[in-house]
Amino acid sequence: METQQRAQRTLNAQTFPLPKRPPIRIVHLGLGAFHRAHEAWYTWKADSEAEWGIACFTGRSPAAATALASQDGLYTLIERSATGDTFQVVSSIVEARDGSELARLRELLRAETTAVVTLTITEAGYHLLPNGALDLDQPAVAADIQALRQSEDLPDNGGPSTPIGRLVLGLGDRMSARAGEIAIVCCDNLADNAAATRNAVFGLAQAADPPLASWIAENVSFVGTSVDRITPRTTDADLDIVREYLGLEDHSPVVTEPFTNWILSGSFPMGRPAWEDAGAVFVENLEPYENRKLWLLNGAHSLLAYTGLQRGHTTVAEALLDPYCSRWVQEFWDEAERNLPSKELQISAYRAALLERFSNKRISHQLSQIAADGTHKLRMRALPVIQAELSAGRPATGAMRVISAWLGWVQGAETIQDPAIEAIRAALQQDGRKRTESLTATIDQQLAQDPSALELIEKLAGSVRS
Ligand code: CS2
Repeated sequence: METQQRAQRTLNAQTFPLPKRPPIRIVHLGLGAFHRAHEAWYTWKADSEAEWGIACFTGRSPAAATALASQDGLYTLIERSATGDTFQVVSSIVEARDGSELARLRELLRAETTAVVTLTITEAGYHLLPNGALDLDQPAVAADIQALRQSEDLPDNGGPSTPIGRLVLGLGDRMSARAGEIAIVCCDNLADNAAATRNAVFGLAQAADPPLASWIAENVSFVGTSVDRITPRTTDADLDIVREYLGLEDHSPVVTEPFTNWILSGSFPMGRPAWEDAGAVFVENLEPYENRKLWLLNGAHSLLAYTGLQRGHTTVAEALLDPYCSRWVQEFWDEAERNLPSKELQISAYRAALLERFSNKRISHQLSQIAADGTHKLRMRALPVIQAELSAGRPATGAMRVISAWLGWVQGAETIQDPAIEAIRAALQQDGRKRTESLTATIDQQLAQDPSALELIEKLAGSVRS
């Protein structure tokens, strides 16, 4: 009896009844807090008739699916402003599964009713080379090519293990089932993320199954997006706050800021939710918006992470209070702004809003969370500004400081999570200028060949701790 009472107190479809659960029409790969604060929220908010349900598959953390599945996909979104919290129970996710449940993924991709696949698999999850092509030599990619070649015999032989490999497998099923076209929407912070996703998906199919690659070219619409909502990790204290508010146990709430933004470009041949009803914006040319977000928000995040961690700070808000860090952010933004169509993008207002968002002390956004996967992130966040400034004959001091701060951080960090960790470790075995050059090369080969850039990177490193 006691167990039953306790079970009843958990958030789920019984304790939180809804008039209708939507049918699955979206498949999402990369179930994490960001997806739940962003796309799942937009879908829930826009879909008043409950017509668009999402089936989510985890990437790196199977536990996320278990917790959510036990709550019938329901979870509380805590919007945390500088002055207080508001709560919403989001119900657009109707199925949550571990990414390895390939039979279910394949079944969903074979279904004509599935219209959209969305992705939040992190920048590194696409396995792209700096030139944008799929890195066929990466062991996980090579293994997926083998698995896809034997896809007739699946699932017994295990099947592909990367999200892109699994998606390509499912697209093969869709082709065989003649289930029609589909839109694939990238929601990761990559420059030109539609092209990046096309390169990864098409490149893998071409290596494993050329007829499938031709089908993809004809039947898949790759949609580009710029996504924005700062979403820190949930803490145990947040579980207590939700229990207090909801009177129910939610094992998987998400904390996010009130601000949210989603800009999309591309077509949806089989339809989509009316995301614009929840504030999403559809544009013809995504690039300026994408650059604004990647350079100003994400670039400043990385700068604050690597300088802030070296200066003893833990969160974004804390680092921004440090006059050195905040001056370096302004210096970097000034450079980035010179390379953006400032008026159309209302850069001054955007910068002011960012300062306010970053200063929200109630959002405890850990610098260590942002520091991960630096080689991939800095290629999108700092390198384009460096390239633009250097070709205009300017030294790019502000953007170069981001690279320099990363170099300083990897040389002292206890743990480094990065897809290029082996090359980073090898570079750390070297000394002096050779070390600077090899570390810089893990981000960009060309920059590593530029002696004056290396000199500036070394010079700036000295200033970070002072
Ligand atoms: C952050 C992003 O972790 C990171 O690298 O810069 O997750 C950032 O918080 C989001 O892109 C905000 O929209």
